[in-house]
Amino acid sequence: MASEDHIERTFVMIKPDGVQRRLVGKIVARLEQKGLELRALKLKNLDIETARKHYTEHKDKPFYDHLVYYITSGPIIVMAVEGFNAVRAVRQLVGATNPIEAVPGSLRGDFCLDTVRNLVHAADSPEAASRELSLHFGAEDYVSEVRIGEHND
Ligand code: 3AN
Repeated sequence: MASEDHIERTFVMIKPDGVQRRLVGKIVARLEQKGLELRALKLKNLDIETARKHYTEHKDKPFYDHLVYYITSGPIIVMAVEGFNAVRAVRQLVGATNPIEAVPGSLRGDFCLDTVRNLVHAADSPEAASRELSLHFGAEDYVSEVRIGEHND
């Protein structure tokens, strides 16, 4: 096991195109099949202020306004996903930013064509994951474990 290998939590978003195209189930299934676990999940509309903060690293890019407009144009799903090397594992599942370059088998490689409407966002580092998780979730949104038939009461 390499020194950087560990259990971590990452942030994943299904963008408006994924929700509109009813691909939520397929995308969540892909994450679960990989062995990752959901710790929090919400269906919501993103307000413009949060969208701007979410994409703050792109604020000087020519596509920034369009990106904010698009990501607030319809409901999205936000998720906290946990597992072994979750940040890198999810980025591999999602595929390259440009869906034409995303390999077949990845979500973008299999399900989309457009660089803006590219289905899923996933944090690209542990630092980004931590920033994005705290932007989209509060402590009350998390469950600690997912187990069937075990109760604390
Ligand atoms: P990724 O989502 O693969 O981490 P980033 O962080 O480089 O990619 O870009 C964030 C988002 O900005 C992308 N998901 C995409 O929606 C949009 N984007 C990136 N590059 C371009 C581009 N050249 N033209 C339009 N939109 C872009």
